[in-house]
Amino acid sequence: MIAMTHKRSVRVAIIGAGMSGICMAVKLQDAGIDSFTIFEKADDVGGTWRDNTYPGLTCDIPSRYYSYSFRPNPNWTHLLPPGPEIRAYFQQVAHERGIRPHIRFGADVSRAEYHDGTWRLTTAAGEETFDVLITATGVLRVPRYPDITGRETFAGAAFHSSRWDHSVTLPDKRIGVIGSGSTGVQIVAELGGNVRQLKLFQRTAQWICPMPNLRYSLLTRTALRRWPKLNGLPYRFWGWYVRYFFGKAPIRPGLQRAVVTFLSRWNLRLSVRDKQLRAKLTPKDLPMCKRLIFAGHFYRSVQQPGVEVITDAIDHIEPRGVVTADGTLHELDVLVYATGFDARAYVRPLEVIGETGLTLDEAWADGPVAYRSVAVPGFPNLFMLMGPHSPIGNQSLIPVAEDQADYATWWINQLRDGVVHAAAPTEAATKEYNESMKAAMPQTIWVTGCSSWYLGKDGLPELFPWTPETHHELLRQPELAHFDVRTA
Ligand code: N01
Repeated sequence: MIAMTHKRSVRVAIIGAGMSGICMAVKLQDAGIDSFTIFEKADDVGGTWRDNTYPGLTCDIPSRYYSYSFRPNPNWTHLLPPGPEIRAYFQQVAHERGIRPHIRFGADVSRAEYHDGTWRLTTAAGEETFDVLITATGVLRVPRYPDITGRETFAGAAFHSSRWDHSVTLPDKRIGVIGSGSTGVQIVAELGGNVRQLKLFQRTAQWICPMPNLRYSLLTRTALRRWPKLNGLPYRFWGWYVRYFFGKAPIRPGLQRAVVTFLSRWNLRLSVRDKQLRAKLTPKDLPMCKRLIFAGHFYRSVQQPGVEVITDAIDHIEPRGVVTADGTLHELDVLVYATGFDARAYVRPLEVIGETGLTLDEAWADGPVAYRSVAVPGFPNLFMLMGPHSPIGNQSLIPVAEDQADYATWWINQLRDGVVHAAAPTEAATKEYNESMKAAMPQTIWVTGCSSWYLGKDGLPELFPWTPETHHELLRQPELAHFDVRTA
């Protein structure tokens, strides 16, 4: 398209000040666009890293690659970054880049409607219009509580893992953790042996890949601070490692899948000698069918005195604790629901209304679909970060957000140059894209018979069935023929 010399001011609304929202803001700034507002319902930046504060919280992606490409962090203390450091990192980037003045904290957007060529947003403070709407609301944001009879009757402290109650002291307590996904495993790994009693209620055993969390020496950190250019090397190395193994292993059979399978199986065999306990911890499905867990000392923790893995089904909860199907009452003081999130919420409960009056809820009645994860037909000038089918398995989501933010920025630049007034993907291109994804799913490990939050209503994974490099390639340059583009 031919750029015109007069640039118009494009008002951009970004919903969410987590990892992707901050990324979007930086990309806009780098493109010389300052006319953006970030709506954040909480009182600080950080998204999932603000909400999750449970003991043992660690990102299982190497820290050097769990960083923005434009802002390496020489100060990471560990190979796998602890949650509080990640939160501090996002706070620091927001501060350094002068993004905070653009953020409206405590501003919960309840409705966004495309009307007369603009997006009208509703918050408790009133209505406001924008030219472009960016949703950066994260993926695993809405806590899922288990539907267990008597849950409300428990007399002790009970909370979801992402709503940790830090007023509760732990060492003297009998603690129950329901759920053995990445979160439950990290909590148990941290608390095992450090509290009076710990019971893990495990419905399904999960594979755990060994990953010792090495500490970076002061010398390394000093050198990376002193010579910032050196930071590029570990970013590229860990990026290659994550993409090479965990970008490829789940999507097709081959060396990477064999290595991950071997490591997970031998990790269990070598770490747990007690055959009965090992049998309890042995998953029935294949490694990576559910999201693979990385944990250095979970198996050691569950073998500590006072720690027990309960595999009998939970029958009900009563004031004193959890009663399993065999009639045993497990008396507890604290009950933690590490039971995951509603992964299909995306931007919802925010009501998004497109140009024909159709809501996103209606458009997604059969499950969330998007064009290349970023845009939806009938919703012009709406771009989503971490939208449906983003590559969100065992990957760093930061490069994914960067690709998506670059893509949105390209379109915003077209609006700014005055060559485009509105753009939305066509139905045909969106359908074709989603059909090609569906056709690729049978190759993936995610369809090999486990149940997980990866799967949509139709039983198919809501993940990206190709490599992260393909995702990057698909978003490198918009294909204009796939868009319904309106000029002013
Ligand atoms: O949630 P999950 P999570 N009765 O949905 C069990 C990311 N993450 O919070 O497997 C009994 O994985 C459920 O059992 P089952 C990461 O993407 C990243 O742990 O359904 N149990 C399962 O064991 C991860 O995948 C990091 O049979 C019940 C557990 O609860 C995602 O967050 C760290 C139950 C839920 O597991 C979600 O992980 C932590 C019931 N009624 C998390 N209902 C990083 O390090 C559910 N369960 C980047």
